[in-house]
Amino acid sequence: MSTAVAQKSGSDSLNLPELLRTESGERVKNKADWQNARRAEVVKLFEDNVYGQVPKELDSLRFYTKKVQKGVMNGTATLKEVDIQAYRGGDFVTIRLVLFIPDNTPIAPPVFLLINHRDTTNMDPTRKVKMEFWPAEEIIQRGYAVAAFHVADVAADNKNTYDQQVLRLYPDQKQAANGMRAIGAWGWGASRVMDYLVTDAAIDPQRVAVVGHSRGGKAALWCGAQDERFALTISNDSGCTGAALSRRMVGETVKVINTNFPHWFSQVYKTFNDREKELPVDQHMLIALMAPRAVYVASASEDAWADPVGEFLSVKYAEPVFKLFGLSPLPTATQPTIGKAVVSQTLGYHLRPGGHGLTLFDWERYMDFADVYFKKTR
Ligand code: GTR
Repeated sequence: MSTAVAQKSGSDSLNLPELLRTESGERVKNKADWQNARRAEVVKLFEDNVYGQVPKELDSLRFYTKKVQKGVMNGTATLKEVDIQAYRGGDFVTIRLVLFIPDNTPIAPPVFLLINHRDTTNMDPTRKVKMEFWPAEEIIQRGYAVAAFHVADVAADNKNTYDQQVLRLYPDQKQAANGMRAIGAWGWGASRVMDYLVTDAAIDPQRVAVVGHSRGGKAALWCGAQDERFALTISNDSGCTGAALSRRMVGETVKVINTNFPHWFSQVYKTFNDREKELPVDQHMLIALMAPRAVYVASASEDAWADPVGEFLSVKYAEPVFKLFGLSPLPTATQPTIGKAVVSQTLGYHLRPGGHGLTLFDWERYMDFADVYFKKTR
């Protein structure tokens, strides 16, 4: 589908903001320039113009392991259910984490953490309900731990009630034009899960992947961009204000997303409705923030609303930052054929056949990539 389109919308014709130039006009020549000067600027541009701030202050964080059940999944795994409670100003929220850890791995295993915005049955700890959206058995079988939390624990996906959970702890955010909203809150939740994971000796916190589909993919990218503890960020069909370049205005646009989902992004972002060209960022800059860590972007061939070409190009236009770290680009200049994963050490992309969704095909490609990137021995 895409070769001609991809070439036509090169970064020049899209007039993308320059990744390798600081706001004061200095060229970013090496990884030190990126890490010491440009990286923080780009995070702040996304905070101030798109996703809103990420409040850090907490009075305390407490972990309650509610359940440890050995010998689940036919004796191959241990189930842990952990309540992660974040306290501020005498109030708190609880993130309910479901975590399966494979038994008998030679070393503490890597983890795939899903930001789940769909039905909670997607992450059924009893495994009576099994879905491709979170194929826990398949992931365990390949020697990975698998975790999930539901976004409603931090912010409901609802324009009237999104502020009833974590935003209660940060009332100032609601007043601020660049305050956190639902997508930011979901990313905040994944970071609190990471706060727990670093305390659990049964898994390897150096090898945690954050995964999200669609709106969850937008949150995963924003989370992975700022929270450098995540070694791998996976965006599945994240589309507008996820992996897709906003300036292409193909499929969902900034105005459409802000109109349909006013609770997802900051108030400032709404001022860019129909003004994509004036955004001081575009989404390739979000992908670039993962460097030198890994990022995998996936699209689906019939998911035109998410602009698969724009999702692919974001990875391509992020490559100059990976190159500063001596990391190779994707070994293709044009969008790969349907069904073929294309990967480098730290970048991955595939265009799955079919429509919008997170399927076993997608997960298998993520695990294939992680097998190499995480140097997994089983
Ligand atoms: C759509 C929305 C997309 C994407 C998707 C989803 O309605 O337009 O931005 O987030 O929902 O989450 O499945």
